[in-house]
Amino acid sequence: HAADAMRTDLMTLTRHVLNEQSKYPEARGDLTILLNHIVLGCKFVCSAVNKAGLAKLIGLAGETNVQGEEQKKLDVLSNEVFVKALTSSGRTNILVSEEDEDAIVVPEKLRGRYCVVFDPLDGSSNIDCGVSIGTIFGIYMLEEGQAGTVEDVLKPGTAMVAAGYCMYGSSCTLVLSTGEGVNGFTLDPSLGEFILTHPLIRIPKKGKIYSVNEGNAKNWDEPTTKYVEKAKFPTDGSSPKSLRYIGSMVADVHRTLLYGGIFLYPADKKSPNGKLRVLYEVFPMSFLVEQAGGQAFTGKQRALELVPTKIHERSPIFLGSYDDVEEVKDLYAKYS
Ligand code: AHM
Ligand code: MG
Repeated sequence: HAADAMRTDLMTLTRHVLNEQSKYPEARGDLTILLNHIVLGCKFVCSAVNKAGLAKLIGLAGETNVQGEEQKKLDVLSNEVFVKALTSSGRTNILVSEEDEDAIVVPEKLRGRYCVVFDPLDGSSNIDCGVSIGTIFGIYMLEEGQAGTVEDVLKPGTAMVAAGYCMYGSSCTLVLSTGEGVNGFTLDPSLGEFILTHPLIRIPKKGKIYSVNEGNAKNWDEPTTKYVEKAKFPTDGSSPKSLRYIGSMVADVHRTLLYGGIFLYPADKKSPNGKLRVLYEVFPMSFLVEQAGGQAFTGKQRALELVPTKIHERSPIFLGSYDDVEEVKDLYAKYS
């Protein structure tokens, strides 16, 4: 029975990645080890996020701990956990975190072949009201003999070998692609393991949802304005789209992957490059959306083909169902 097999033959994330890697005779297991360290970071942050509300209630926040330091903010704590987990994996070289202004160069004795770009706790303005937040990451691999400098992460998103996110929501869900489709894993808290629950996620070809901060509409450019107008007042006889906007990229993209539709953080007159960061927000999410059969567009080009010049660079982004993003591309071709 297939359903019984599902319940007793548990496909953990580690087992899944080992299976995928076994197709490559040259694979040395380094990516599996690196991902295991990322998973550890996700489990830690998940547990910290779950306790955050309680810690407040019983008066831990703002109190000083044994070392006499103030209770760390969740985003700072998450960053420390990921930097340490990645460094100690012995498989990384250069790390770029949203929380650190400069790239982190891993100490020589711990260096490996991977560069990791990440946002340890995205959507942190949502923490205090218990709305879903997440960790986003992208992984580059150095060529044999390459030293490892900041230049090695200033590469287009097409050069990423893997990307994913972990959403700390009603359950803890890790969505990952190593370039062979997208798979979703849910943390079983009783086992402490991520179990494959969403094999080979395919984003619907067309969706019924659009997701954007409409409060910025006053400053949008013409193609974005036209697109959202069309979503609300379609002229081709189709039904208007529904609006869903959580304001947490991980949650908004997760819903877009599963239900279809489009997520946009466009440019506006005040922020000509939009808000979201190329390396650890736009690229990993675009990688996943393309791997699931959707598209990601910046308003000018395929998002993954962008070549960043600074590690914290921003870009406008339109991503989601193939047909919905195609409409945005048509409008940009017509009106700009
Ligand atoms: P953050 O890195 O400061 O948390 O900002 C990123 C978040 C994304 O998760 C989300 O998509 C976006 O900001 C929402 O921005 P806005 O509040 O402008 O709609
Ligand atoms: Mg962020």
